[in-house]
Amino acid sequence: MDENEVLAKYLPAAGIDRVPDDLSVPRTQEKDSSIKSRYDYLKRNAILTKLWNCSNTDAGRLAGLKDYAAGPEPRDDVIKMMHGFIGSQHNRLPKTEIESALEQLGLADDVNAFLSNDEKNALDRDGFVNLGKLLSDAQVLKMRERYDNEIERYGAGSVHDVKIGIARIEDTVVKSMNHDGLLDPIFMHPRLLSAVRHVLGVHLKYIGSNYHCPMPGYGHQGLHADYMWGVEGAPEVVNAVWMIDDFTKDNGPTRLVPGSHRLGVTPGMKLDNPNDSVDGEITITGPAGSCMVYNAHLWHGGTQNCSRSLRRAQHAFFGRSHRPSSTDVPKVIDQEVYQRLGRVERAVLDIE
Ligand SMILES: O=C(O)CCC(=O)C(=O)O
Repeated sequence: MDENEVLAKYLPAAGIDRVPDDLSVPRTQEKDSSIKSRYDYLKRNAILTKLWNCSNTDAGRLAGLKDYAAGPEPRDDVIKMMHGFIGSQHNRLPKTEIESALEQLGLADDVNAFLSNDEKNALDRDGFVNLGKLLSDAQVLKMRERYDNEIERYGAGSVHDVKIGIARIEDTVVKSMNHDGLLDPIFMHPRLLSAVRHVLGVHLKYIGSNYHCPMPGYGHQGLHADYMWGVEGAPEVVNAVWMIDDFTKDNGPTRLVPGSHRLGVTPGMKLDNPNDSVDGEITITGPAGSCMVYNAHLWHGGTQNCSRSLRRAQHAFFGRSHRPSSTDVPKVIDQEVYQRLGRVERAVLDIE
């Protein structure tokens, strides 16, 4: 199949009619981008950031939230959201399940066979590490075919509600498209889990997986962090970008700002326009099959795909066991996938 036929399969899912002629024109339209809603969003995030960082324990944060609720003009959405995170424990399995799963994977200890000291230092200092090529060419080829078929099958039904020009599929690793385990390394690769374990400790869980494919002429995103508010101190989330195609300088590599995970604020709170480039930002390139893991408070974003081909990527998102998850795994998991998974994988997914 030639490249144009492959691109044609993606148009409905990306919500566009054709690939634009001029690939370098920025196209960043989001459906709900009114000034009022952006202002409100930022104001809410600033309050949430302050509440979260008022203490480094949940008990302290709950006390801060109580004071806020009793103060002038408390916002219900802020109280509800923060309470959702710190008001109760959200792990489905007892924490001993993930402890024993990591033990079986050789990841009980932060010092393990899967990550070097340099890689750990990079995660701590820069907020990311490129683990290099972890998937074989054969695996990558099969994955591309799987994603392309799934995109064609769901077409416009899978259009993500805010991102024009980016074809997406949510929850890939727990859907029927992973019936045979082809996508298991996306959330179970020991080098990836070792990096997640280094940042979050043993009590981690999978909280989401998205296939993310910017079309030629699209894909630029504002700098953002993958968390609703700024977090000082202990991180809450880790994400990974699996390169299913080569990431090159011109096909929309991920950009990021090394060290920004330590700022304790989201980019929207600091930058006049998160779409602009900022001093010190870099882009991450690498051969297909590579995995870049980052502390998901790091400022980052997709860039414009200026090539004539797809830039396929798969994200794998992790959080702390006791926090809410971005996806309801028991609800969305395919039964065949569920039956196939063993206790270790289920522990990572935090399901019975
Ligand atoms: O795939 C990428 O390059 C980054 C995408 C991203 O940051 C996002 O979708 O939130």
